[in-house]
Amino acid sequence: RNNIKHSLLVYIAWVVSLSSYGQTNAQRPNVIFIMSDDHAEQAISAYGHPISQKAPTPHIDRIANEGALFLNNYCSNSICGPSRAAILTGKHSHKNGFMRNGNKGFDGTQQTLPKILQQNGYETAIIGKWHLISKPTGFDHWEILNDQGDYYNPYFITERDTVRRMGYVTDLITDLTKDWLANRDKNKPFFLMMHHKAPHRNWVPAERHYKLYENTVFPVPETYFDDYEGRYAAAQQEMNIYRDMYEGHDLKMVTGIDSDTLLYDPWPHAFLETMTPAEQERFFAAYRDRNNDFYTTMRTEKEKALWKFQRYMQDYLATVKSVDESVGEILDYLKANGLDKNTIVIYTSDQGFYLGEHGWFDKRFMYEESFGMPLLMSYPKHIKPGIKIDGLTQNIDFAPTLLDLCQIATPDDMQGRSFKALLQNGRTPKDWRKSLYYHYYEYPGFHSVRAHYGVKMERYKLMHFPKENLWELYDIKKDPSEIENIFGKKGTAKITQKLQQELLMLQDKYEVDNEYR
Ligand code: SGN
Ligand code: CA
Repeated sequence: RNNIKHSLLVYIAWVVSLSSYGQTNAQRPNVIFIMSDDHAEQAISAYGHPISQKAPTPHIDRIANEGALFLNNYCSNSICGPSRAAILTGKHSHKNGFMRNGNKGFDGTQQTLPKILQQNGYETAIIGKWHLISKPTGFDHWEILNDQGDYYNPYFITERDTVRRMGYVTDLITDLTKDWLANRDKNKPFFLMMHHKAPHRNWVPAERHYKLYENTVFPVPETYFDDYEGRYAAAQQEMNIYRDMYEGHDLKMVTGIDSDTLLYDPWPHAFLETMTPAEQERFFAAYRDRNNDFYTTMRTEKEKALWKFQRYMQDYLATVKSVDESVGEILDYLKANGLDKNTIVIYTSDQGFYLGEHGWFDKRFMYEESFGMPLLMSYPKHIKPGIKIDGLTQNIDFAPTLLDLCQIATPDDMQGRSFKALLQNGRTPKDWRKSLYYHYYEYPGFHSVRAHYGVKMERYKLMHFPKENLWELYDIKKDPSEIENIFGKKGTAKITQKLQQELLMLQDKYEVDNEYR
């Protein structure tokens, strides 16, 4: 009798566990987190910027049409590794330890979003750019690009080996992602990060897109010939399109008519030499007419600067085209496999980027273009299609939000906040945050942007360059391009004081050491 009773209990326990396990798993959403590298909001047509209207991204826009478009999402530190670390940990740079790109690897022993999801029954994977030096932790499967990753025939690293895959990086990452989706453990919900290299420097398009925007004329930003008056740090940078771009490496310019030799390219191993000889030939052939045109038409310095802007935009947006196609393929895959209803889809970039504003490429500054971070998110069960979200959100919020949506408790030491409440109808609850904290540390470093930190509120932004002890204050509403530094100007004392107080409050709240204030 005891035996029968025992088997009966075991059976009941089994049925109960099965049903509750099965049920939670059925209810728990999958998450696909798509992140590209250096993709500016100005180059996503859902955001409506004039540049993107010349080079639309219909597939990425689908995510906003079916879900939410975030109008005020920002990063915490506008540079690759640090933004990725903030996303993984839900913490600012000074807390997760990855403050700048560099030799010191991410501390993978700390708590991260994929680890928590994994511990709660999720199957986790990352495919594509990682750039955190140490090996990924918390992933059941990972296949990452070597360092920055090459556009053509890149090396991928796995737990077991390093393999060179022949093809175009964006397409390879998409195929690897679809393979993983097809072969994953289908009894578990999944968390999948697909991280593209594109549209990172040096903007090499897929062959099918070399000539895509050859004849497109992109609108030149009003601040293209900025004189940086009143902005010391903005004047010091080395990220000017017409002064600092390498004509060979970045702009694919050659030495003369019909030449197949690039102008200055300090890193041929990371560009031309990654292509097969046949690929190199097709590359030069595709650019030949435009490169010849540069030499057959007389141009003033100013006209040359404008020519360079067009070349930069043509290439940058052609690499974006492949990313858009990739997103389309993944969305189609989800639909074809019945995964679209119960999957949270996120599209973002590690930070924003300059598309000629202030004459620049690259990022790093707390000015809107690079501080801003595109964010589009769909989840049919939860997000009303087509909503726009105004509230101030930040990359440190991604982890708490996803945990919240996956019905998993968020650890107290995460510094971000779940924005689930903003997703219902797009309205910002009264008690939502009123300010954001930012801190960029990488100086000295590439592009020579001085270290700075600051606070952004709805209308105003205050920035401090501690080493130079310089302050900048902007009224974003009146001066969206941030060309007039009003710090110390008449009538700004009160607002300055308010922002300085808010900054102190944030530094206390986020426990920023004196060393970094
Ligand atoms: C490379 C780029 C820089 C860029 C950094 C950081 N040069 O060094 O222009 O600022 O990466 O970018 S490159 O021409 O060799 O690519 S990040 O996205 O990794 O932060
Ligand atoms: Ca980046």
